Amino acid sequence: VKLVHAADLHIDSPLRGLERYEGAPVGAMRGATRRAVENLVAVCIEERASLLVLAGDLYDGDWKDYATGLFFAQQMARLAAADIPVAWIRGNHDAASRISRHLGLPANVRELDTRAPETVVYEALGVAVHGQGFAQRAVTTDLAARYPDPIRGVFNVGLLHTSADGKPGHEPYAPCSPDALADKGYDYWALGHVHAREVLSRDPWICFSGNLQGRHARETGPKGALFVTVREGAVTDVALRAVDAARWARAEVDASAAASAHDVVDLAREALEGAAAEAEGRPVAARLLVRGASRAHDALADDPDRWETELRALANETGEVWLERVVMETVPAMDPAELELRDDAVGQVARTLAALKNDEAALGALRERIDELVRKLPSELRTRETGELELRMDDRASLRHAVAEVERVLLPRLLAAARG
Ligand SMILES: [Mn+2]
Repeated sequence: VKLVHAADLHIDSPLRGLERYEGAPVGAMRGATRRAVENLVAVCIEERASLLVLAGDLYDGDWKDYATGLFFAQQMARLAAADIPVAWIRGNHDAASRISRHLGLPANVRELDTRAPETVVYEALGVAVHGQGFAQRAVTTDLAARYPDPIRGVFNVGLLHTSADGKPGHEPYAPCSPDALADKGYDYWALGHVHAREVLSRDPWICFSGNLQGRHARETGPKGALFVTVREGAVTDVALRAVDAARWARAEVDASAAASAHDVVDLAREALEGAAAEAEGRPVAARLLVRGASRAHDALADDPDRWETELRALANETGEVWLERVVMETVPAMDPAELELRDDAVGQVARTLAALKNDEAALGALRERIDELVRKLPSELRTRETGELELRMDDRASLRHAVAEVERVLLPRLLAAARG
């Protein structure tokens, strides 16, 4: 049996935060949520999937018109022609109360009830799917608690839209504990709602497939569906098949090796080519971060518009790469030995920090000051196991390391302020 688990399709949701500029692949990014669904259907057919389960948020909200529903019905009809059944539940975005328009779906598609848990048994496959959809947007009760006991002799799948035990950035809907899910006795939990793919447990399998298509700069990397292979009632493999039609990426450039702004552009070329290669032919919306203490800092800071545009022009050359944003966070390059020769406040701080690292008495005094501070820290900062502080400053080596960090962070900023 090959079970396919997907969630959070958010069909027709716009991709957010894409700035238009000359040469940007606007067309390729539009409609990415639909292309991802088409890709999912194609992979299900190619790999002869036995059953597709969709764990909520198929739609991003109420349909603007019937086109969204018609699109989904068409895709489900392709699966019907390949004899692939589909079971789905509603999530907070497509809760029964939020979707005002309705369209019949092909007979291979089964929506599970929103008023009570429902079970669909696929006898030929030896699979039972248990689930309950969202009747309204804010479901704050533990839906899974009322799911039925597993059916003996078949492979039991729990289909659930949930925040589990709480995930940052996600509304705390249908909360439940992974332990309670495990105790239910099902063989696989197909979860939706949390957009980052995550395996909560392998015995039994409890997985968030993540959303099908990244929609903004924080949803980076491959997105798709989990293909679950079941042999003789046991899961033998869970694998991601990326079906996203466009990719979001973070590309970092360490400008510390750059002697000029042109060098930064060259380094960015490598970073963007890397992001394009990882996306395997998909258009890429990349956030480019330029960082580090660099001799190129002054040139970049003198004419940020020019260099941002140079980087966008570079992106246009690098296949279908779109710079969602360019973040310039370089600081001036510095030579600590040279800074110590300065006769201003920056020089004084540089000399003090340099001396501190080699002055045992001064390090000892610093440690006493830190101990005083540590005693005032709230007990929550102590680890549960040992009662010790996670932040350790009680030996000379870690103190020297901390001073070096202060040099690295503080001196470039003082220098930039001094240049003013
Ligand atoms: Mn959701």
